[in-house]
Amino acid sequence: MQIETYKVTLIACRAVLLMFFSVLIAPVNAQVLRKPTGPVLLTVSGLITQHNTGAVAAFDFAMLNALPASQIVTSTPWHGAPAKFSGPALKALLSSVGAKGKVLRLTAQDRYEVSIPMEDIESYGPVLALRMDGKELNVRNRGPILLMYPFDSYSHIATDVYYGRSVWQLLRIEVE
Ligand SMILES: Nc1nc2c(c(=O)[nH]1)N[C@H]1C(S)=C(S)[C@@H](COP(=O)(O)O)O[C@H]1N2
Ligand SMILES: [Mo]
Repeated sequence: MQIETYKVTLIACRAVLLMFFSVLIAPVNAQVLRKPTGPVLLTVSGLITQHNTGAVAAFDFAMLNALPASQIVTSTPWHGAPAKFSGPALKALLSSVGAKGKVLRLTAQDRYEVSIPMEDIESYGPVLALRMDGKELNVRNRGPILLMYPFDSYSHIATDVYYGRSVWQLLRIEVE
């Protein structure tokens, strides 16, 4: 009998704790995405839960820069010798907008478009490179945002399919 009471109390305690933490976490999540104050470099739309400009999530440089940073050291078909590409992981950007989908449709400034499967994010950790060897990318050297894959770490992605997913001058991501 006493053991039963103990069990019920334990379950009740857990429920109260869960409720407490849910309340604590919910408003924090909702506040993550502030509004851009500088020029918008990237917009994310589609299956996302966080918006800051109508139905889309718009990012200026400071917002991208504030996301957890990542880096990839690799050679590429365009740069030859290995370089360090740094910026937010695509995964960090997607979690900041609550993205839940199967495919990402990427569009660049030159209207180049390509779809990448969501699995790429876990498999290869692509990075939204804002810098190359510490120097900010600009439109002339394929910036301001260049989606980089770790080509040197996984020889099987050093192919045209993945070079084609390495979008430069990235402008838009649609979560589908
Ligand atoms: N913005 C943009 N990114 C792009 C492309 C493009 O045309 N525009 N081409 C893709 C393809 S198909 C490949 S193979 C690589 C290399 O393109 P490049 O060698 O023609 O520069 O960039 C990819 N990223
Ligand atoms: Mo290509």
